[in-house]
Amino acid sequence: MAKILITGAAGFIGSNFVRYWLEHHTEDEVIGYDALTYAGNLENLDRFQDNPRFRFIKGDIGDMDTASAALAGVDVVVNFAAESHNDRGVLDPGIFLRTNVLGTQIFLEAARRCGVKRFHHISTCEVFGDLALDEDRAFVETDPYQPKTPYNASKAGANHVVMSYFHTYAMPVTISHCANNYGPYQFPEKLIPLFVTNALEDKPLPLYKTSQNKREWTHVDDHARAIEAILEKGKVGEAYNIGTGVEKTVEEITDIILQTLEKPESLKTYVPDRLGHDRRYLLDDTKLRKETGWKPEISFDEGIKETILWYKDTPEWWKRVKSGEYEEYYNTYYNNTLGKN
Ligand code: NAD
Ligand code: TDX
Repeated sequence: MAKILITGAAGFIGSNFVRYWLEHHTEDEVIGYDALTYAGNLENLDRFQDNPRFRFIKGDIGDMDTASAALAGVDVVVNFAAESHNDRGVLDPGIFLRTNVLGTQIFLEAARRCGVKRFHHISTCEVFGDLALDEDRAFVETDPYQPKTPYNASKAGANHVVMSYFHTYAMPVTISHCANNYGPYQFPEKLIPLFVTNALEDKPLPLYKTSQNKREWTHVDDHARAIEAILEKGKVGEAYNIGTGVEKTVEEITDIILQTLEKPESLKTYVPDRLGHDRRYLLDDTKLRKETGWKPEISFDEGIKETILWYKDTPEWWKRVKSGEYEEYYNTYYNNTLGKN
């Protein structure tokens, strides 16, 4: 039996990982740790509150006292907590550096002092920069970091800090880089939940001008399985790419959403481009597959349909999320750019 602490547990990937871990590690005790920023939602954890093996602690990863208290007796940390949205990083880069770099360092330090047996840090494909749309290669773990946005840069900085704890203190760390995740409970500022929920409300879908930009799509449960594989079979001091090879342009994703929901093409609206809009990410995950035997299990066609229908069937969740502070954000980013391009 192990005690695992999951930061960012009230967010999209973190809350899905909590579910995965409770279901597949039935002896383990799971602690969810989250500062509950705009993106953290306790409703994402409601379904575990009656589980005696789960406990939630509200805390900032950058708060040494709360972190140290939460980490007492913890064996494994999986660090999802982060500012995660590129558009917000353009508006307010400072919080990205504070949470993603300094917060990660403080939590690492607290974990080191508590003697955790593994600290797994969740990183992203975006640390490697971007690829040309027609480039015939994928990122490998040894590629240089070439971040282009404040979010990318903060995630690259965090990776350097995590690896420095391995080299300096022999701390047992691992890192994984994944590209775009999809699945239930994703905050509706990201492409898929934003476009699905807008379409359900017959609102415009704001495609950035370079809508032929591509992303590599991974179901959030395949991501959870990959992290589990790295915890069980990965080598400390190593980074692992997690990929699927499934690339779709923003246009293609939009078309799938409109077709699945039987909504008209006329909802597509082209808006000015995101500043620092990365063109394409693609990860070579040969190392992970060879060393752990992991491979994705969810087909994109099935996973995306199920995801779109989850949002359709769960309006109470996203309608609450899309109110309050969100409306202010949405107005800033989208409403004032729609139709001006
Ligand atoms: P999210 O924005 O949905 O969730 C982030 C969570 O972190 C929220 O619950 C938030 O409250 C919490 N948080 C933020 N600042 C905190 C702080 N200072 N202390 C404690 N908690 C804090 O993000 P997500 O999409 O679930 O991403 C999770 C992780 O995965 C991030 O590290 C992100 O960089 C990485 N990642 C995401 C994707 C993706 O497609 N979403 C892909 C690759 C990597
Ligand atoms: O309104 C939009 N219009 C649009 O055209 C939004 C929100 C997005 N897009 C485009 C921009 C990108 O080409 O869709 C694509 C995906 O955008 P996001 O959902 O914002 O994700 P991205 O910037 O690719 O980053 C995601 O994947 C890597 C996650 O948010 C990161 O946390 C992760 O590291």
